[in-house]
Amino acid sequence: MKHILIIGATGQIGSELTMELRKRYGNQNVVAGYILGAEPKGELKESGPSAIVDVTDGAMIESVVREYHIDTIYNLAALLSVVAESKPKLAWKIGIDGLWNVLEVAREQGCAVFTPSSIGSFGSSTPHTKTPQDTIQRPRTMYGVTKVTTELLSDYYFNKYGVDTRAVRFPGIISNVTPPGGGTTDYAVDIYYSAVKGEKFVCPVKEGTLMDMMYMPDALNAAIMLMEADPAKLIHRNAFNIAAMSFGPETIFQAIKKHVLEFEMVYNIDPLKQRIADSWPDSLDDTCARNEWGWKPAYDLESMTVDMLEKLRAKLK
Ligand code: AKB
Repeated sequence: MKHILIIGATGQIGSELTMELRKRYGNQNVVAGYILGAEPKGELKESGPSAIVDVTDGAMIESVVREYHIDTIYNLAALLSVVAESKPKLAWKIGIDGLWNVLEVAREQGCAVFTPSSIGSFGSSTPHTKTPQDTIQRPRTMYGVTKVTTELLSDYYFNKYGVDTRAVRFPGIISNVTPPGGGTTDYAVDIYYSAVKGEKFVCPVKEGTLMDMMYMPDALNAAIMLMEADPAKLIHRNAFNIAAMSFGPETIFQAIKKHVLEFEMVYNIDPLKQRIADSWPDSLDDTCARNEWGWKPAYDLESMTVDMLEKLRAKLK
């Protein structure tokens, strides 16, 4: 990885991944790709090159890849699970037509490609606890359909054309820089903002709804580690289960309340979010990622909570 393009660089993961990659590979070697209306700001804008890259426009991707001599693309353009249910056609256009454009450019220009999958690629018929790496993937959400297709298409381009495609299945990502938008796991970010602002948190999913979650530094590390991994050791490619912690709302609430004694939470269930959450695994088995490329998370719920509260207090004061 010498010259990197991030498509979707101003989103929740993209904004922090761009900065982390610039730290590791040099500011000038990492291009922040964005769409009109979601321009980079502040440090993201000032610290390195940026370019308009609409994933639905193959010619635009190709021209940026040529201009900056890109050899690695992190393709983060996607609609999250809840919003994809209300805009299924757009979710397909961005997630799959967009991916096709990225893979075609990668094939012609010799780029490696990372396009994340998700715990959303699983469905109700998948084993729910310690979900294996290779198992049933029959999701009923449009987000899930696009994620399974992403995995298949990425593997297809590797097997047929030798394009170096690799990915992880991200759990809910918790971060304090750019808020997520339209996901089922967003509540696990929102709850920290409520705690720091002194507000009562209204939780959209029921007590006992377990889902895998991960702190952003671990998520960034996973993506970069996998792209740097020795290809000879990779038995799998698209996409690896990774895991750090699994909890329900009552557990994250208690973890925060230990540090914010007056914090309160009530439930007001959102039926769509609950339906999606119920169809996702309670916890993933990430043995293959650990064995094939050394995956290991650094944060658990307690250490993440301490860091989130400290960072948000500084940000919101
Ligand atoms: C979502 O909730 O849609 C995402 C995901 C788990 O992929 N955060």
